[in-house]
Amino acid sequence: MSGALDPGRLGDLRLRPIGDKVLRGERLDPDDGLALYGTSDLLGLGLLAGWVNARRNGDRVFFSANQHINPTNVCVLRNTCVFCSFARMPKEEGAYTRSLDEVYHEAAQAEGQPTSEFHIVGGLHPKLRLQYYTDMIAGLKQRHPSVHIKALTAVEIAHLARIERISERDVLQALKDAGLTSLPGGGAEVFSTAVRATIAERKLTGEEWIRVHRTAHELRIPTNCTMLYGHVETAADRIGHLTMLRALQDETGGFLTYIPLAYHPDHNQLGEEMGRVGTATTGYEDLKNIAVARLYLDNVAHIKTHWPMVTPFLSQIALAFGCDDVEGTVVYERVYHEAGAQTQMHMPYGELVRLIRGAGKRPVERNSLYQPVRERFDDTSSGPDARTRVPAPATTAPATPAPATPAPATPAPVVSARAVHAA
Ligand code: V47
Repeated sequence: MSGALDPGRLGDLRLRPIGDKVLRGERLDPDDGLALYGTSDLLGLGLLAGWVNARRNGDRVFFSANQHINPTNVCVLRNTCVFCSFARMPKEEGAYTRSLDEVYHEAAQAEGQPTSEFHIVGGLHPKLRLQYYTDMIAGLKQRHPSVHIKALTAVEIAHLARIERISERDVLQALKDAGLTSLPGGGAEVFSTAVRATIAERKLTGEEWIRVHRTAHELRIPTNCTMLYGHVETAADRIGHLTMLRALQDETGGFLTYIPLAYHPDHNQLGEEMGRVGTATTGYEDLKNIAVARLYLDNVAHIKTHWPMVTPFLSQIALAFGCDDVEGTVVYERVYHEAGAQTQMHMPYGELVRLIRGAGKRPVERNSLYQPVRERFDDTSSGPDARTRVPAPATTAPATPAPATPAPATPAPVVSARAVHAA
């Protein structure tokens, strides 16, 4: 459990009254949020966030055995979402759209693996209809009944509603009926109108993103939430964004976890305009975004670090800065690697366990709904075949058999990096 916290010992005087509020369990206001972003006392900030996290989660750190699948990179917003390196116009070099059989082929890598979640996001394809996605989800559930399906961002939901001329609620209901478990948190970027006008001019607005998630929550579809940071946004924009997420969570309680996404500038127009190559954020900023989120989002249960974006090394340190949730095994990631992420595509299950233990924390394998799947792991080996099962809660899907071999290294075919953004 959390030890004693003495705000009087914090180096930055502005953090002390915030520390007192944290101790009393009081909600932080936007000025407090700005002070948190403004401090250079990163360790003091981390101390506060780590204390809050320990009070909530003890020393438990969640991770999932998941597999990312990106069915298409064709996107009608390709020329206006200037931060994105993944999207292509339909006839552009590198554009791809998978048939359902190709999606099932890629998903078949889950066989014999502990995979408990498919994470499915793609582009806004002008011709792929709702039925493509409902068939995909139903087909995946038929082939992998125990795997949860976290699929389609709010932006994709709104796009499907538009091309089908039906409501977002009807799209969500159809996806749920097909077997959808939850929605990922992408597409949020930064809600500020000015920021969106600069980086994602034609994407749905912040209010519309919130509306889609509210509807999902009303339909009992839990969702994740994100913020893309490290480009043109200000600290006030970030706090405005977090305030909107917190308000929806007060209303519905439907968010499972919050993931700060670190902007990657390679092969996209924004990165070129900003003159940035490699990573746009710093480790300092990455840790700050984790810690501020833990302190400000007092009603969101989990804060997740996305190791493909910030590196496994930084993700491990984030566990001391308020973070209790680590992105999973992933298997094959395209969105950030197209934008210059240098990390591996896949994190073996045992590596995740070791990473969490190496930070002095207790790993807990979870499913998409944050129900614990496994909490005990053999001490001599952390491979999936060495896991000790714990009884799953009644609502948890049955666990897949433990494999004897590691995940196949061969990723799905296609996808070449776009050399330079042509827009
Ligand atoms: O919305 C796009 C981001 C998101 C870049 O819910 C970029 O568990 C950095 O939805 N640099 C999509 N980021 C990914 C997503 C997601 C990711 C991880 C976990 C979860 C979850 C959801 O990726 C987009 C955008 O914010 N993105 N381009 C880029 N150049």
